[in-house]
Amino acid sequence: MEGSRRVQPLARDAMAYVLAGGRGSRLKELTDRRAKPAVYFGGKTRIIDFALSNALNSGIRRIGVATQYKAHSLIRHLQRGWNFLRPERNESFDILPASQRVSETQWYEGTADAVFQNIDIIEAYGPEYMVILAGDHIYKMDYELMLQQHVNSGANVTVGCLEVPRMEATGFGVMHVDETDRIISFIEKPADPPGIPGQPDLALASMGIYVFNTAFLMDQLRRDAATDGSARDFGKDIIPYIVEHGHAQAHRFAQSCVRSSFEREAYWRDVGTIDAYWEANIDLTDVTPELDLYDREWPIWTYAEIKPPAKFVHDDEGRRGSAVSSLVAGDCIVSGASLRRSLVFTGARINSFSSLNEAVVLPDCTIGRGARLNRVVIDHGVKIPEGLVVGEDAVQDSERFRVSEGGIVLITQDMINRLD
Ligand code: ADQ
Ligand code: ADP
Repeated sequence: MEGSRRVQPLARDAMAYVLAGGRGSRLKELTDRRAKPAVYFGGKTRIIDFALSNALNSGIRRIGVATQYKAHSLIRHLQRGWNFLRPERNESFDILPASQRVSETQWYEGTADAVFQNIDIIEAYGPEYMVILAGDHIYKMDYELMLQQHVNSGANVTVGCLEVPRMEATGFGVMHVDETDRIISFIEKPADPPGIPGQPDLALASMGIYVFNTAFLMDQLRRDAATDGSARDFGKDIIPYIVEHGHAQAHRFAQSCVRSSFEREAYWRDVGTIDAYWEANIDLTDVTPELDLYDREWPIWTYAEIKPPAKFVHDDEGRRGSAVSSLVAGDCIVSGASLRRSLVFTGARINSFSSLNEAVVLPDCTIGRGARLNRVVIDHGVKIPEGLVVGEDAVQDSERFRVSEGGIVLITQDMINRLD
């Protein structure tokens, strides 16, 4: 008689492999010194914490993170916050910088190469499935459901996808599917994206996340590595090849998106531009934001030092020293200042008679007395001088700081140093 076997989630046989090497150049000076996945988001976390928390909450216990561009800040964060997975429980957490392991002249060429160069490490762990993720998106998703669809459909690869306005799809891989959601065509970043049949204003876009059976993926990576002219990229090479020669299946994000009871829509954001980044952060100050960071069913884990609570102190007349519709992290002192619709990360000192309106303030900033800041993003550790006014004179702002298309002002310490 066959022995009985406990049915365990597919996630326990999977390894999540997070691609975190890209720069994210549209975030301008925010990614001058750190990779996009290391950029702060939401008051306590960094962008990569979303993909990693999704993996953990889905039940995945093997994680690898491929890093390349300006990786120091990212690696430091991962080492401090994500090193709790234990080998003795069949768990693993590997940081995999491009380290010229395959050839002494080769960094990671494309996203597929960032997996190919670590085939030996992956095969030594022997996961049945690979969940390839991008480290630079904000969303909550249960990858177990995507794994189940992958196994049930028998596909060679399953590609996470969502519907986006057709004209915004030029930065995505865009696909057509048949009535069973099998992918019948896939074009990487088309100049004129094809719409969805019957819904011409929308396009079906790849989220850049993929599920493979490990053995199949390894065969594909080896085949691609031996192919002249390949960019060694999932979106440009691997996925189009499988669509043509094998079975690629689409998995719709709405099916495995995780929502709390008050979230209205399936939430996924690229936050790839200053405007999108500012807006997604400021949206969190809404009474019921589209993204719920307080959802105890799907916590977003991060590294954060243990710090004293945020403190609010009023001015001599007792009128200031308050925050409304704002998120203020620990170790902040708001003394005699007013905050409205703002998001302040750990360790800020916000001094008397200053006011912040729709401001995103990254950790450890000081706001000098009497400063007035509107619609800004302030980089880590910036010291705003006394009396600085931003967001009231567009010409002056653009001479001093980085102003986005949408009129958001990004301020770094280098820009402040150049002021006098
Ligand atoms: P892109 O958005 O252009 O397209 P890409 O630059 O390939 O994404 O980066 C994908 C992920 O890999 C990012 O998380 C990035 O940080 C990381 N990455 C990039 N180069 C890397 C390298 N050399 N080493 C390690 N990591 C690296 C992809 C797909 C599209 C899809 C979009 C969705 O190709 O089909 O629509 O993602 O955003
Ligand atoms: P984080 O992303 O953790 O906030 P910082 O903003 O302190 O990190 O710095 C981002 C990256 O830039 C880190 O890798 C840091 O070592 C590096 N860095 C910080 N200050 C300088 C500097 N003056 N010159 C060059 N690199 C710097």
